[in-house]
Amino acid sequence: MRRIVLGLGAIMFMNSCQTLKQTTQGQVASATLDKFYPKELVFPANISADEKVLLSTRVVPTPQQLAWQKLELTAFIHFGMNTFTGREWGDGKEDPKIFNPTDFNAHQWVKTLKDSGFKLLIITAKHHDGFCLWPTKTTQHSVASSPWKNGKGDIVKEVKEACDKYGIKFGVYLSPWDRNAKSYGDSPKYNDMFVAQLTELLTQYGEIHEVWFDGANGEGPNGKTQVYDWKRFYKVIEELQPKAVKAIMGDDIRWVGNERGLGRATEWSVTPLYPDINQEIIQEQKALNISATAQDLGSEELVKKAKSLHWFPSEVDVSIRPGWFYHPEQDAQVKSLQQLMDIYYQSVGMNSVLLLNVPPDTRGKISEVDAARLREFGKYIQSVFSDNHIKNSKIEWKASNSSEKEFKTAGKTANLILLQEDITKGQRVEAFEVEAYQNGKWEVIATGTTIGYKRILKLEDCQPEKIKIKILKTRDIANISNVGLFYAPKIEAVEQKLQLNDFSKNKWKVQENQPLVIKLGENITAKAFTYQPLPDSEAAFKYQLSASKDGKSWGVLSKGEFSNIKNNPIPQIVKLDKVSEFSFVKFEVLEGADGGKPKTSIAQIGFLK
Ligand code: FUL
Repeated sequence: MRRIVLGLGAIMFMNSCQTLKQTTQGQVASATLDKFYPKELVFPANISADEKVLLSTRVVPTPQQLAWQKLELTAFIHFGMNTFTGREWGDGKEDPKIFNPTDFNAHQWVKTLKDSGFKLLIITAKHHDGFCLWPTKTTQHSVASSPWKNGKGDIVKEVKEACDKYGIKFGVYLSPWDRNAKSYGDSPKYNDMFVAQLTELLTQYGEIHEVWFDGANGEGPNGKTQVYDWKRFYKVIEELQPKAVKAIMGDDIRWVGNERGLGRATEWSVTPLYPDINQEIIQEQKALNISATAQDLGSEELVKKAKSLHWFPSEVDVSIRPGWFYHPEQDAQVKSLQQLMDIYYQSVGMNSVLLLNVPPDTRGKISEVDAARLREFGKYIQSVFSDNHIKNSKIEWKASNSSEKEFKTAGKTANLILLQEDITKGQRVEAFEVEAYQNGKWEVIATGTTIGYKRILKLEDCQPEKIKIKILKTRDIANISNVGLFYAPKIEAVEQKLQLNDFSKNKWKVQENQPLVIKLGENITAKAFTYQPLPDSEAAFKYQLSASKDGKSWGVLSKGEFSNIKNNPIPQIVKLDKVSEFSFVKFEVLEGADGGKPKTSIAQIGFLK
């Protein structure tokens, strides 16, 4: 990646904004800000802390990052071997013969997404199990070895063609972690294979706009941890698909830090954060105490301590269902319109892009419930945001600290306020306030911190004649480009209940705590067990569940991993290999999600008939 180093001599500051304060060194005293720094700015050594904050406003998106940000709604498609095995992470030992969608229809996916307002689709070309959805030359573990279309099919090709037909952009998820590749862990060899896979994807299917590298990593069959050559991967993308943004372990787009659809109310796109691609960077992030999951990624305090800044905006990835892959038992848990709208306000409305996952089923189609919900979601957004109560909302307002501006409204009931900064001139606003003029007086109806590309705040229903936006604090002249006032009609709440236990726990007694041994007080017959992670405590990752009829002789009922539980701590439902009868159970945590040995309580375990 190109690093732009800012030499002191090169700083030519103009009077378009505050003049930089005298520094102790006095070297940049007469300088003014006249330059923008796409994607990255490395601070000169002797710059003052305040100057760093001012210069942070000159870090801007690249054209690719800007185009991506404007998409707002993007979709993930998790489809692959796990769709057929019912797992979230395959172990790479799956037989390609299992992959056989009965009615694969990429057009149905893309048309549904297009009709719902989505602008880009990212397909899991290869997930952690290593199974490739295109006929790659790099491994046998692909669609070419599957019965689907007699091994002549190519999912990536069909999806890309459908995207072209309906006019939406296309991206690929290529998991660096590969649990099937024999070379995984033999770093140079696997990196060559990975580059070959990347090259196939980036040369055979036309234009690609996003490449998504997951951060999950593991050991190879040789027991060694794979060391990825990230810089080489970046270079391949930059050369072969210059319009593509590189996400997550890529350096253009940042993971928001959770898989729940939750953005930050204070979300800076300018941040010292950078993907952990080498030791120097890892040490630097440690020193600043930041990671993708940190709350503060851009405050003044942080910027003042940083050595460099990046335009590294947030992407909120979340699934429309509890899991990333389709599981029929989650059919009743498709997120409601209300849940999706909350996610929208917390992503697009919090200076992020939404990447909503919609996993097709074993037919190879988006299920009817999900498709209908998507359409409902798209229609709702369209109807709410097509009626701006403020005329002439597109503005070029240059606001300094304490500037305010009034807007006439249509006088109708409203409950959402929307603000945008022109991010081609950087992100600047630190605090703002919204006042409404109603019943003959002004009153504050909302306060917020950052704006960035887009900020939406929910309001109590109100009917102002006018509203007033006050920029309370900005790092430099703020460039406000859009103001909106809207009404979002109430959505009826739908209750979703997830059954995690079919038996009475009244008779259950803990016999041992670690591992957890429960005397059930009756003989039960179960076909599945459930495990519920607790908020704010380490979850079990690898486990073993044993059962007994007499509390003396035990047999293993289930042994495995709760894949992805660290990032997505949802209740786990595990089918037992065979329906079993027992009256004692033992739940052993073999490894915790953070590498510890967390305890389990009765409340976390359940059985299903
Ligand atoms: C995670 C993966 O481990 C999940 O399986 C999923 O692909 C999600 C989007 O990223 O880290």
